[in-house]
Amino acid sequence: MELTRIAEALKAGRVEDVKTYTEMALSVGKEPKEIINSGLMAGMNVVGEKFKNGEMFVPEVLIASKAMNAGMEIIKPLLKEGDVTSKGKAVFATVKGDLHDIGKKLVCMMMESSGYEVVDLGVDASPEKIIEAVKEHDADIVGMSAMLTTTMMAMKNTVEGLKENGLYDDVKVMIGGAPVTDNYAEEIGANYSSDSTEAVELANRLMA
Ligand code: B12
Repeated sequence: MELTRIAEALKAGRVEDVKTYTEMALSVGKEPKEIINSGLMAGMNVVGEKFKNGEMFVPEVLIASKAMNAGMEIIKPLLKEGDVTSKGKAVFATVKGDLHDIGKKLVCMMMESSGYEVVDLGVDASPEKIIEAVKEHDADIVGMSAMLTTTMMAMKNTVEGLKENGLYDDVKVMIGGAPVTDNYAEEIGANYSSDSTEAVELANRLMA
């Protein structure tokens, strides 16, 4: 079972095929993380390139995203490590004005599978909503995702809000997403990671 079949089906937006091939890959013993990286992510990366070059358009990208989510839903339960004690509580959100959630969901999945309790606030989350959730859940980590240069500012506003509410010193701020950089993170007082595996390593380092 070649994982490229998953990538091909995802690019073509064949949701049912993505599900079938993901199940097939698992049944022949492929590792969940390998399926994510060499199947689902590999396909989504090509979609990203084609979207950028004007070879794919929003409706097609949406269907590909649905296919990605469908594959991830199958893999999600397998990433959980059973009864591990919680490494900490993390609140995650895609920031205000931004509806991209595939990458953030992937980071949430990896965090959960490595033992963190994750509260996912979804997309388009205002600084107020994020700050409220940090308070309510007494979070150790807050993770923000932004995929648009225009929505990145919301990360800075949220960090400032955390400071104003006296929460900043008790919570580790992690940020990520395509336009986000290490420099930007440093500038606003957050920590950056470029992918979901690294995100877990970063969280572990911050919590150590
Ligand atoms: C899929 C997609 C969409 C889908 C989103 C579906 C969904 N449910 O998410 C749809 C079609 C809805 C969409 C809409 C739009 N999109 Co769009 N989209 C993409 C695309 C092709 C892929 C994003 C993706 O899912 N990648 C796969 C995931 C796995 O990767 P990832 O998101 O980067 O996440 C990884 C890391 O960044 C990191 N990470 C992510 N979040 C976090 C958080 C933390 C805390 C950490 C530590 C790490 C981390 O870990 C993840 C896993 O490894 C990108 C292209 C690209 N190159 O990114 C454009 C892209 C982001 N979109 C873009 C644009 C312009 C738009 C629209 C404005 C288009 C339009 N004209 O309507 C709208 C905006 C809608 C809105 N208000 O948000 C631009 C943004 C340009 C910019 N610099 O601002 C991009 C870059 C495409 C481009 N090159 O032009 N889009």
